[in-house]
Amino acid sequence: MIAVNARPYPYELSPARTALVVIDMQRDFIERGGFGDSLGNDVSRLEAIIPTTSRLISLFRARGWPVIHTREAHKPDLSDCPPSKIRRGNPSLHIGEAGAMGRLLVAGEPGNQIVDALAPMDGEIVIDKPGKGMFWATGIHERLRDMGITHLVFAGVTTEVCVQTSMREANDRGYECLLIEDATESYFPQFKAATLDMIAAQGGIVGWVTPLRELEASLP
Ligand code: TIU
Repeated sequence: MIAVNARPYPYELSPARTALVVIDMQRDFIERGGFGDSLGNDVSRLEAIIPTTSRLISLFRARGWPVIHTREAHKPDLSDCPPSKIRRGNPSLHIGEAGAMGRLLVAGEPGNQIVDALAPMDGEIVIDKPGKGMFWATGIHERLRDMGITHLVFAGVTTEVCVQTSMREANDRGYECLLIEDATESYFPQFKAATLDMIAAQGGIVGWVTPLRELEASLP
């Protein structure tokens, strides 16, 4: 086990059993004209974490540890998208409607692709998830179990929506979870700060949080 300085106390990382999960670093959330923009958000904050997230991915790739990418993506016929999700927020453009980067949150569209700087490599798992959480309707729990993964390191966007939901789902399934705080971002700085605090509160009720430099300093 490798001890990583973290809040609320050191995270014990198990090298052979740890995977990195990069949540939804897709153009839909990071670039103008995508889903995040259609909800009225200032999307410019999110691209700032691309360099840190890239370093984090490199750290795992260099050791041959698994890297898993997720995308929030619906089937073109939207059969996996509840009407409540389409209606929610009275957005300027709804899920499935055509925006500047193709149909919003629809698999295969230009906006649904992970940003070039963080593009998955051959052999890495890419999960299209219809919900905010990575476990709902994806089958990933069984795949991780088959791989012997017990520890998940998290990055991606947005901190309090898809990242936190996925981390809570993972926590309930018994994974030991660490969130890299400078490789995740929110449209709302106060929600990011609150999310980091609530994950680590109560002795790590959801898991651990730490900056990338602490992980880098701990790994051989
Ligand atoms: N709106 C928002 O903050 N997030 C999402 O809709 N999805 C993700 O977080 N990926």
